Order: sequence, then C-alpha cells, then structure tokens
Amino acid sequence: MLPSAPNPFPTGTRTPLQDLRGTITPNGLFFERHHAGVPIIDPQDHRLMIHGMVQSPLIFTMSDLMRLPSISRVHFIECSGNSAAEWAKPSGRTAQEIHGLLSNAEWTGVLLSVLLREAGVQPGARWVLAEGADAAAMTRSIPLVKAMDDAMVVYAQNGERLRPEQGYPLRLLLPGYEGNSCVKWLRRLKLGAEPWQTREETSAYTDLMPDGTARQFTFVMDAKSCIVSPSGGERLGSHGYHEICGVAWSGRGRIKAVEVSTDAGATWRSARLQEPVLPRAVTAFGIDWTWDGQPAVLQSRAIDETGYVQPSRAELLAVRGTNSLYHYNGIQSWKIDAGGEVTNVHA
Ligand SMILES: Nc1nc2c(c(=O)[nH]1)N[C@H]1C(S)=C(S)[C@@H](COP(=O)(O)O)O[C@H]1N2
Ligand SMILES: [Mo]
Repeated sequence: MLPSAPNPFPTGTRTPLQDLRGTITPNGLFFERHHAGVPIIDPQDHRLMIHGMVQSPLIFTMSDLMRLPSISRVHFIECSGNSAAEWAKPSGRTAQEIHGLLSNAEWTGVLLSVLLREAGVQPGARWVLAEGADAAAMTRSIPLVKAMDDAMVVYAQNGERLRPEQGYPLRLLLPGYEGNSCVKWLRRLKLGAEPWQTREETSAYTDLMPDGTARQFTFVMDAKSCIVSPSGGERLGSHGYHEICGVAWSGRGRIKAVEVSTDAGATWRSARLQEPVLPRAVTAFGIDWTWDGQPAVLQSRAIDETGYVQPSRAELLAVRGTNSLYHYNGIQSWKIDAGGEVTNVHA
C-alpha cells in the first residue's frame, strides 16, 4: 500500500494466511482488532480485581498471577466479524483480506477457575463481567460455566510476553468463543446472576435473523476452513502437481475431517490432517491435486468432532438470511481460470 493511501480498516490488521504454513501465527503477524487504540500499561501498576458475587473479593498484581500454576495451550482467536463482507458479495481478494481476522497461538497463563475458586463463587452466580483497561473499557458478560471450564487469563503468547496489541500485560482467553469476548488488558471480573447487557452485547455482536429477531450471546465460533494455497491473488504458473493446503478450525472442539472439492462442490475428497489436531485450535490440511489446465473451483469444508459440517454459502444464507454481520462461516470458493489466475467467487 502506498504511504499516502488511507488504510481501509484503521482499527485492525489481518493475518496473511496465504503466506503462512503450519498452524502457529508468528506474534508479529497476529491479527489485531482494537475498538479504541492500544493502551500503554506498566505491568507493575496493573491489577486484576475479582468482585461481585464472591466470598472474598481479590486484587491480583501481575507477580501474584505469575506465581500460580501456569498452563500452555494452543488456541485460535477469530473475530466474529471475520469474512463479514462475504455476506453481500465476493469482496476480498486474498485469504488475508477475506479471512485474516483469525490467528492461532500457544498461550500461557492461569486457568480462570483457579482464581475464581480462590475468591469463592457465591451460590446463584451465573455470569462474569470482564472489563478491559483500554479507552473502550471493553466489557462483555461471560457465562460462569465457560469461566470455570477452559477459560484462561494469559500473559504470554508463543513463549514471549503478550504484545501490547494483544492485551499486555493480561488478557482473557475463552477458547472457541468469538474474539470480542477475549477481553484484552483485562483489569476486572465481576460475578453476578444475570448478564449486564453491555454495549458490545446489545448494539453490537448480535445476529439479526431473517424474521427480524436478533440472536444474542452467540459466543461459539462454528467450524470453518480456508484453502490458503492456491488462493486469491495467486497465479498458477504451471500445469501438473500442486498440493492444495489450508487451515480449519472449530470453536466446538477438534477438527474431525476436512473435505476438498475441485469441481465447485460436485465431488469431495478427504484431506490429510497435520498432527497434532488440538481442540479449538487451527488444524492444517493438505491434499494432492493435479491441475490439468482447465478452469476449476476449489472448496474446502470442515467437519468437527461434534459432527457439525461447515455449510455452503447457500445453506448458511438459507438459515441466517442476509441481515447478519457476524459469524459468517460459509464455504470459500477459489476459481482458477485457464490462465491460472485465482479469484474469490461465490459458487
Ligand atoms: N479491551 C479490549 N479487548 C478486546 C478488544 C478491544 O478493543 N478492547 N477487541 C476485541 C475484539 S473485537 C477482538 S476480535 C479481539 C482481537 O484480539 P487481537 O487484537 O489480539 O487479535 O480482542 C477483543 N478484545
Ligand atoms: Mo472482533
């Protein structure tokens, strides 16, 4: 992009999926989405407060948190606004432009359940309000069951401290939940009986259905996949063998299978999955393909361990209509023309 060109999306950056292989997103290429800039926080001054419906309210310093038993787990974060422009028409050109609000890292921190047990959850508490220390004071209501299950407060990413853009010094990580709920620069957790109906769960992050009702608290990111090679913006230079490779992920658990079509969904073949296949983490896949020089449409569909099958665009729109902004997980189609040019199409 020319230095003078306005950034079309100044409050976020996208991971260049087509340029990466394997599953781990290098920290410098992790996507970013901030609603009101990146705060500069001195970790010495940072505190995490836990209050509300607990036996004993607690305040943790960063060194308090870092003394506790740590765990490291690989999980993706995907913004629920990822691929949103595809609701209307084929919009992005590359995998990065279309699906780049997705990244995957090894996170290190403390299970949130450890902190909540320390505070003592009062009977009747069902929800946790998470608040960030940025200018947006991002706040989301999180079900207590998730908080007590696999939620983590994390301070490291791929072995090093979080980057400022990822929430340094502390962020909430809710594996498989929409990115917005993974509150960065986490400073406060309040327990209560009901959700708080904050701005980001009322005016935004709801899904307007065809009948005019809105779905709320649609946290889980459904299974999705994307072929990253060949992919949009590329030009296949030669006929013959090409490995088709890509990434798949599901907020509900492990990827069970990925199927690939080279004829716009008429026939499907099972792809190889790269081990390890981890729950709520990006899984890499590959399949052999010989390009005969004829036009082709490449598609992939992810199937997760719950049996959920990633829908075609038509199947998704049949249920969700076209009022939605968030949670687009329709199958991606890449058209290859006779000259080898790869473009984003809706097949
Ligand atoms: N405090 C705070 N937390 C936040 C945000 C924010 O603006 N402020 N953005 C959210 C959104 S919309 C997403 S998709 C993820 C993005 O995380 P990343 O920037 O580390 O990729 O963080 C979430 N957590
Ligand atoms: Mo987001």
